[in-house]
Amino acid sequence: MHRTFTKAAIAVSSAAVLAAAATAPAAADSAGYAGTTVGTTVATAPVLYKEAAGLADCSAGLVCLWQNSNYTGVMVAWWPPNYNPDFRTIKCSACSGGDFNDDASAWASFTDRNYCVSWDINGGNPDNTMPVGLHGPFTPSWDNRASSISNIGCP
Ligand SMILES: [Ca+2]
Repeated sequence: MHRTFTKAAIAVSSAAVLAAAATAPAAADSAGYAGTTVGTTVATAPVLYKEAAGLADCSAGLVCLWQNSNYTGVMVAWWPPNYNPDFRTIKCSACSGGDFNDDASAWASFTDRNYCVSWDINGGNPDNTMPVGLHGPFTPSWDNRASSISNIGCP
């Protein structure tokens, strides 16, 4: 697969890492996901999915995406090394189009690795690293564009 690397366009806010574990979000959307070559393990469903979420719902250890730029609305999150190559598979009645594709407006990575979000299904065109320990809104060019997430950083 040809992938084009484009350097970080994510706006990073302060490096505040959440110390306190938040209340566990609601059970995951457990729809099946096909394994792909994105990442180092078989893709899995987002392990956490919550509507009306906040930044505090992204517990230490998680990588999280929110529907709105102020960390509100629907949040989807993964425990490493989980990832998802196709956000169309994340069904979300509160989201535009009925799924989480092209809906993420804020991010946080409180994991031990650089997760990468991409405009395209299965990565690429372009990709953007979410540095460990940071969070922020997506810049205007990245707002409502993310379609996949990998667990091995960007190419
Ligand atoms: Ca959005």
